[in-house]
Amino acid sequence: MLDKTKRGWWKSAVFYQIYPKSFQDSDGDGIGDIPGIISRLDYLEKLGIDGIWLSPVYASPQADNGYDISDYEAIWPPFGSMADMERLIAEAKQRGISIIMDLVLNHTSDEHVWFREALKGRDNPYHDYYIWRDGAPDTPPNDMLATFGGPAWEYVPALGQWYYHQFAVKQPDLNWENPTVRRALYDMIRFWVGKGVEGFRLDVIDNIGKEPDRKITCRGPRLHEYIRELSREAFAGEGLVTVGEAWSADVEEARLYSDPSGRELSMVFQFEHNFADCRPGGSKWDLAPLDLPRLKRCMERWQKGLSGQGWNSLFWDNHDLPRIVSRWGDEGRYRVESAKMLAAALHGMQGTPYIYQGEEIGMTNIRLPIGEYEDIETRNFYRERIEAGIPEVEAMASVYARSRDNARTPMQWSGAKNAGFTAGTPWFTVNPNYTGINVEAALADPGSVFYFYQKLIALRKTCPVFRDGDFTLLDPDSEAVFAYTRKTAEEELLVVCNFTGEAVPYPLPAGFEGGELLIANYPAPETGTLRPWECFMLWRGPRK
Ligand code: TEU
Repeated sequence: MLDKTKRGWWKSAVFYQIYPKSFQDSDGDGIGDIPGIISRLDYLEKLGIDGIWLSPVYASPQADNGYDISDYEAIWPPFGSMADMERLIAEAKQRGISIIMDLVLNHTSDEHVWFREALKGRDNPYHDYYIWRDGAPDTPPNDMLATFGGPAWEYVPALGQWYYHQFAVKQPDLNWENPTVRRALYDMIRFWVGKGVEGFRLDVIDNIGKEPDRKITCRGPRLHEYIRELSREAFAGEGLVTVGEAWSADVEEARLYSDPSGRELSMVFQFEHNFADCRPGGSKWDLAPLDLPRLKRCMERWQKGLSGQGWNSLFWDNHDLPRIVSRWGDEGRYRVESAKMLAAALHGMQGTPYIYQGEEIGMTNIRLPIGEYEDIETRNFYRERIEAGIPEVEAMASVYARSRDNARTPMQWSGAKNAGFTAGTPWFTVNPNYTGINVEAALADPGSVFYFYQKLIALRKTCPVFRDGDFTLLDPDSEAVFAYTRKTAEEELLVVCNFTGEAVPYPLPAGFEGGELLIANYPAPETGTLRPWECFMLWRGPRK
């Protein structure tokens, strides 16, 4: 168990993300819930994780699955009660698992009492909690667009004003320029710290300094001033782990967010690597084959750029991204090998790894008729592309590859009905491949993806090189192999990953002959060749 009283304990930690709606239902209403999570803590302890990033469980009308909060200090009833939440925090802590809550500070639901009051009139004390501009009903203040489609401004006839929403219409943005808003948010955070929560993941934190009049959304001029105040006023002195989600961060910006002096956040959660299979200049929906050299260069830039100067998160999957084995691996014949290879490629690097529920058993994407997608972003994207005259097959190819719903199908626990997720009717389709891919089967098979993740987590705890080692990318231009070394004064680690389903010639880099095989996805490496999706880690150092 990690000693969490130690400064920077999260640098040695591995986190696991739970999307509560799809994790485990306990009462048969078809929706995952907090008692369901509690019932699976032993499983997570067996995996070896140190903390859970819990996607939002707050009261919410669920226009964006809980990222639209109507009461920050209440639990959405289908998820359970505040007593359930307190029990989860306590039971997790007993197993050495910290609860990291998701904090959505950029916006609330339009059903939050603050917004309801704000709508009552320009003089209402809550009116200035949100971002309003005067204007005529048919002329938005400017042409800014919302992330989930359509304009970022919504007109309220009774006020003769427009409000700003970066995401859905039902997610009005908070006005961070108003110090009363900031104080209200800090009080709310202290409420959760008082309940024993050990950290926070800060949703779209790069958006809070926006200046809509200058069309600035991310990286506004006051962004870091706000984060420093937040850190001082709400996080200080508690040894909390704080994770800033920042789609807009580059390496330089990330150094500010995760400055080792601790004046902002513990680490940054950024997405640059996630564009290695998108058309340059396009959005995530604009598909391109994976450009492995581009991915490797990106990783190298981050590994070198933050070493000693900040801290990064390591992830392939989350609730907004497709399943990595379907994306950059092989969800068919080599599902197990490629899932392990992708895990090794990521977990060998510096940073704090995040495992998204189901990744540890190699869960895959899903394909549904468009009418069955639940995600607001997917539905709006599809409608807009069809309206723009994009052919149906092309729009659907993007949906299949990139819809956030790929990650949101219920967790596959067993081969029983509904994958053991619920005794009722699941809120969202269960991937039919659950009969083969499920936790019960994985636990019964020593060669499963689960045990590979378990071992990677354990290695991070035993060899300091995983946390501290300097990163060197090998053979940057290879389109098949991602290989790198990590080095400290005492240890050396070599990570070799074949990103293709073909055999590839591969001479071992000098100095690693006779190194100790830490982990591999084939029984033992062969000389001179990598088999399809093969990976291994070789290590040299003082005996443990
Ligand atoms: O995501 C931030 C965000 O920008 C995403 O909407 C992203 O652009 C999109 O998912 C890419 O497909 C966070 C949460 O993780 C997401 O689930 C929320 O919907 C969003 O914020 C709004 O709170």
